[in-house]
Amino acid sequence: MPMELHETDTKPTAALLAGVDLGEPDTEESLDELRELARTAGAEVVGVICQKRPAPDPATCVGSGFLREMADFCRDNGVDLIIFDRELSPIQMRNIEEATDVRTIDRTMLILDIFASRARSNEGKLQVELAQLRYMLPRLTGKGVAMSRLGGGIGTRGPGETKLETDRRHIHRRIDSLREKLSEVARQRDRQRERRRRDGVVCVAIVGYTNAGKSTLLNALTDAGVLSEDMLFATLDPTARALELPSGSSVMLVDTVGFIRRLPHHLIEAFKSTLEEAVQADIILNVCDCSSPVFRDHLSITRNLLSELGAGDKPVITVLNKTDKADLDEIGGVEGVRISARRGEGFPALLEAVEQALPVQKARVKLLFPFSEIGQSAMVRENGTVFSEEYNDRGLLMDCLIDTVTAQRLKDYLQ
Ligand SMILES: Nc1nc2c(ncn2[C@@H]2O[C@H](COP(=O)(O)OP(=O)(O)OP(=O)(O)O)[C@@H](O)[C@H]2O)c(=O)[nH]1
Ligand SMILES: [Mg+2]
Repeated sequence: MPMELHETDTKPTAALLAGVDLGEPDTEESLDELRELARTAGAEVVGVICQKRPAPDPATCVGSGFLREMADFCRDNGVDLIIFDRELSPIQMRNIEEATDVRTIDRTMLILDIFASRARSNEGKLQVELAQLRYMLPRLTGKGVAMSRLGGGIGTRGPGETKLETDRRHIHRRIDSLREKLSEVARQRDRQRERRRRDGVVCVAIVGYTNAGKSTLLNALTDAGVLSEDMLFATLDPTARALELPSGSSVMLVDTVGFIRRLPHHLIEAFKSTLEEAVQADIILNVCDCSSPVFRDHLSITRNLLSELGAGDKPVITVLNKTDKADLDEIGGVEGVRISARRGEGFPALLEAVEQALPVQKARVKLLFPFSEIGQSAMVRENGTVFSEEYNDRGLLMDCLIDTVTAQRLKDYLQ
């Protein structure tokens, strides 16, 4: 599906990608991803350049000679947009724009822009706007330099009607109000999760690198009908569907927003309530595209983000997806369930792994203990949670949550 471009855009934005190699091991991989991100945002990449340096230049990020070469390249190739693969300070951004006469954005702005164009739900839009404002705020100078850059095109899309204003106080007020609205959404999600927990519903979250095939997996297992696309960040909003396991027990399967390296921390913070779905799950499926030469990195980036979010101690099942196009020798030594979500292969083993990881199964039941056997109710108090208990003319009636083993022992009292 083509991305929505701005009305003024008649041809795709021609973008030059610029990297600075400070000797990090993933410079090249990160630039490849930037290319995919640019494509997702609707740009056509006309060049990729990278400068090796010990440190970014504080004023211009790259060196001045390199900057002149960039300016020449832009002029000769009709470049409309420069996208840097690292976060730029407002001064760097302005200096680069002045030297090249081309609009310049950074990786964070690009990701925020994709999120803005992807956000569908009210919550998604609030989260993106909060992340954008948080990113903008320290970039506001007295003259509102960062804001004056808003002229349409990639990197400038906003989630709603709200036009960003130069007034800091206004932005602070807006941030406060967004936070307030989001914490109400978070409270609703908490209540929903609490209800599920009380009803003994086990939640399984599908997490992983963007484009790994998470939504395809959810669709294949549950007919959820979630959009799945060969683009980054197709999914922003979590979708939950019930899934029945071979043993007959049901779990709630939740699709979540994808991860990426150097995920802007403003996004992580703003998407807390969405990411909470993964953090609060009972079991996590870490899905990766094992046909990617760097899928091991994807798995570990996801693992690290999960522990940063406080979900490091959850049972995790590693799922190697897209085996239909992977080099099976290459993935030989990696532990994990092998599937092809697209072809529907490997599901029995995956469901078996989920069964194995299930926490003690619980069920909400009503039990009636006749007066002569009220002593048995102690077992419920010891092993379960009692929601209510009352005496009627037949005995003691309890509404409670107990594990299935205890329930089996007390089955004679089940109502
Ligand atoms: N060959 C192959 N392609 C697959 C498989 N599973 C998913 N895909 C493709 O991979 C692309 C991404 O799939 P999605 O399900 O949208 O991935 P996602 O992880 O939900 O991505 P985001 O929501 O963007 O983070 C789509 O083009 C899918 O058709 C698979 O098993 N084999
Ligand atoms: Mg998805």
